[in-house]
Amino acid sequence: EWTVGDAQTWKTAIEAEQVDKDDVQGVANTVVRHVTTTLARQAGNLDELGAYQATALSVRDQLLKRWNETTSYHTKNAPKRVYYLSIEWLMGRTLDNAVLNLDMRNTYESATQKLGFNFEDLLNEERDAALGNGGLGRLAACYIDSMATLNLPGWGYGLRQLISSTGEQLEAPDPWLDRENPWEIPRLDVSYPIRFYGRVEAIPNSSRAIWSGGNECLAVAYDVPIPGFATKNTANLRLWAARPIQGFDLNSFNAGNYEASVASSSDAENITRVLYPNDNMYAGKELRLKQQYLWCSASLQDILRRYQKLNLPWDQLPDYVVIQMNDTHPTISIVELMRILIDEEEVPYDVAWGITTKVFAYTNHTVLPEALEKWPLPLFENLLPRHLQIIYTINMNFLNEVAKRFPGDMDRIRRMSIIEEGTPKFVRMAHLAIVGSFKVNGVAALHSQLLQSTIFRDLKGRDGFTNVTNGVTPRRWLLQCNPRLAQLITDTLGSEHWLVNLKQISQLLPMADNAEFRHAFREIKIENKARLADVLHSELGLSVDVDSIFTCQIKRLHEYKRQTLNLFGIIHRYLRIKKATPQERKKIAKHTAIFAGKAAPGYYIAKLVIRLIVNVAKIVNHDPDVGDLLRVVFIPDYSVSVAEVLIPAADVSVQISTAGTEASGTSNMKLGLNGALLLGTVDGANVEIAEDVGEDNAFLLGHLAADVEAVRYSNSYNPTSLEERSPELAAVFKAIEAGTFGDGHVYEPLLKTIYDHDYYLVSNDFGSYLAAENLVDELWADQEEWTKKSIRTAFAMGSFTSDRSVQDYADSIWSIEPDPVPEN
Ligand code: CJB
Repeated sequence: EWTVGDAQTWKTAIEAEQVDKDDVQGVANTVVRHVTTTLARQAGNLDELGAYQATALSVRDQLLKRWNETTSYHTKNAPKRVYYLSIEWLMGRTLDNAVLNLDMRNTYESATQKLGFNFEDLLNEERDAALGNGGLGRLAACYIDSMATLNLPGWGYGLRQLISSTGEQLEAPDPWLDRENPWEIPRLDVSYPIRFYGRVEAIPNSSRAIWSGGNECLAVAYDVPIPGFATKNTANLRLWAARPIQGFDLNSFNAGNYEASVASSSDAENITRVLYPNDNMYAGKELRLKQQYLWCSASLQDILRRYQKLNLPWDQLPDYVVIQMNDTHPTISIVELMRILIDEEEVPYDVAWGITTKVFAYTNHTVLPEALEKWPLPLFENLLPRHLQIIYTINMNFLNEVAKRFPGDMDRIRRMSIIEEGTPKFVRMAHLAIVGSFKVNGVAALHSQLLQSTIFRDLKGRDGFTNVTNGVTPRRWLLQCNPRLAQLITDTLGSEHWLVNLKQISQLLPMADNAEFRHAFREIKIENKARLADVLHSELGLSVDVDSIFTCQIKRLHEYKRQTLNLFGIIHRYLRIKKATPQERKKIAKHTAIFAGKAAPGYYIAKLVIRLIVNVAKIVNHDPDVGDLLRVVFIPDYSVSVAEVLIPAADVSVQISTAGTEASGTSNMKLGLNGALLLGTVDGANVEIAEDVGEDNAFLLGHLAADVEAVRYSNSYNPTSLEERSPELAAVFKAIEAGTFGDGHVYEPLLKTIYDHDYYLVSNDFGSYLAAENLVDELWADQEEWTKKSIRTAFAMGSFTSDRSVQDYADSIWSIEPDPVPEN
C-alpha cells in the first residue's frame, strides 16, 4: 500500500496526529498549534475570529484524516459510486455540524472554554456558505449529509462561486469568500481544460469530429470534506473555479500593453464569479451556460479519469458510475459524455448512447413554465457547436422512434422534440434530460404525478418515471438547531439512534397524552421562542410577545408561494382589531407573523410584496390600538443560520402555495419536525405531511390542484369583480389604496395582478385562508390540545428525513450499496 518511503515512519507520524474524541487537552493542543503556526498569533492578540479560525482548522484536520481514509478505501474497493451534480449547494455554516457529526462537540466546547473563549460565540464568527438560492440548493446540502451518513460512496460536484446570494433590500452581493475559508482545500493539481466557441471539423466516414479553436480556460478543484454522522465515512464536495490557462499574456506584456496582458486572466475568472440569484426562474444568459458547461465538463473529465484507472472497457461504465442531475442545470453533461466517448475515445455512436443512457438520472423540481431552461439555438450553437451537432443526432434518433410508434402524429413530434420550432429555435433542456436519462423523478407524490399527467405527458414510458419525496437532515434541522428537543427525544427513547433512523420518533407519539411530557415539550418551544425574541430585539429593536402565536413563512419571495395571502390576512386582522371594542379585543388571539426570504433582484412584484410587508409592519407594530395583539416581522438577509433560529421557535408553518405549483417544499418538513402545526394548501409534500400527521392535526385550505385550471380560466375569461370573489379581500385592498400603509399608488401593480387574472388564485382562496386561521386561533386558546397536536406533528415526521430520500434514490435509481470505511 505504501508507495513512498518507510511505511512505519508514515504510520507513526499519522498516529501521532490522532486526537481521541474525549481528549480536551489534545484538542486544545491542535487549536493552539494553529493559533501559533498557521495564524502566527498568540494568546495575547487572539480575537474571536482568530479563535474561530484556529478551531475550524483543528476540526478540519480531523475531517481530512477521515476523508483520506475514505478516499483510499474507496479507491481500493472501487464500488459503484453516485455523483450528485448540483449547481447550488446551500451549506450554511460548518463548524457546529462538523463537531456534532464527529461526536466531539463537548470536547471542543471544553477545550475552547479552557483557552478563554465561548464556543457559541466562535460559532457565530463563521460566514454562511450560501452557494444557493432556496430549496433546491439546500436539498443538495441535506442529501450529501445523508450520503455520507449512510456510508454510500458518493461525491457532490458544484461551482465555487465567489459572490453568492443577493440581499433583497440592499442589493448587496455577499462576498462570502472575503475571509479565508477553512473548509475548502484548493487542489491546484486537479484541473481540466475547458473549451468554448471554436469550430468543428467532421472526420469523414465516422461519427467523430474535431472541435478546436475558440477560447480555453481551466477548471480547478476545491474540495470540501463532508462528515457523516457517527461514521468514519467522509464524502467530498468538489467545487470548480475557472482560471486562465496561462495566467499572463507575455507577448502583450512585452509589447507594453499591460491591460491586455492580464485581461484573459480576469476574463476566465469571471466565469465562476457569481451565483445566479434566480429561483424557479430561467434567465437565459450566455454566462450561465458557460458556468454550466465548465462545471459539467470538469466533473465528467474527473469522473472518467477515475474510471480509467480501473482499466475497464467503456461499456462497464454504468456498473461503476451513476450521475444524478439536480434539475436540468447539468443536462449538458449528457452531451459532454457523448462527445468525449465519440470524439476522444472513439467509441461508436450507438455504443456511446447505450452507455450514456445508463449513467444519467434526472430530478425535476418544478412545473412552472418560466423555470424550464431552453437555450436560444444561435447562442447555444455559438458557444458549444459540437454539442449542438450531437443534440441534433440524439433528437433525430428519438423522433424517428416516436414516429414509428405514432405514425403521422406530427403534432406529437412537435411537442416532444428537443428542439422547439420558432424564431429563434430553442434547445429544450428538460426534454434532453428526459431522453438521455434512465430514470426521471419528481420530488413529492403529487408533483411526480403532475409531471406525468401534464408537462412531460408524452415524453417517457411509465417505467421511466418515479417519485422520490424530498427530505431534510435531522442532524442540522433538529440536533443542531434545537438541542433541547433533541435531548428530550434521546432521554425519552433511551438512545440517540433516532438520529440515523428517524422513524423511531414515532414511538413517542403516545407521549401526546402524557401531561408531564407535554409540559416539557412546551417549555422547550417557549425557550426557543424566547431565544428568537432576544435576537429580534437585539438585531431589529423589535419586541415580540412570547405568548403570541408565532407564524412562520420562510422561503423565497414568489407569487406562486403567495406571501400575499398571508400578508392580506394580516391586514384583514389589523382592520378587525381597529374596529373591535376593547372588550372584543380581549378575545382576539395574539399573533407574531414572521416572514423571511429573498426576492430575485429583477423580480419587481416580489419586491413590492417585501415593501408592503415592511410598511405594514411599520404601521401595525406601532399602533396603540393593536397593543400586543399583532406583530409583523420581516427578517432581512435570510440564510441557513437564520433559519436555524427561526424554525425551532415556530408555532405555525405557513405553506400556502397555489395547489399544483410547489413541487415539494422542504421548510414544511423542518418546521413540522420542530413541532409547528401545518397551515397549508393541498400542495407538494404538504399532502404527504398531512397524511402522516393526520388531517385533524393540520389546517388545510384552498382549492385543490385538480380545480385550479378551471378557476384560473374563469378568473380570466368570465371575470367577476374582486368584491364578488372575496369581499374581505376587497376591503383589504381598499385600505391599502387609501394609504393606510403609505402611498397606495405604489402597490397598484401588485394589486392589479389580483384584480385582473389572479393567476395564482389569491382572491379565490382568501376566504378559506381566513377560515383556517380562525381554527388556529380557536385551538390556541386550549394550550393542552395545541401541544398534543404539536407533538403529534413532530413525531409523525419520521419519513421526511433526507436519509429516507437518499436511501430511496440508492435503491430505486442508483443501485448502489453502503460501503463503510472500517472503523480500524
Ligand atoms: N426549487 O429551489 C428551487 N429552485 C428552482 O429553480 C426550482 C425548484 C425548489 O426545489 C425544492 C427541492 O426539491 C422544492 O422543495 C421546491 O418545491 C422547489 O420550488
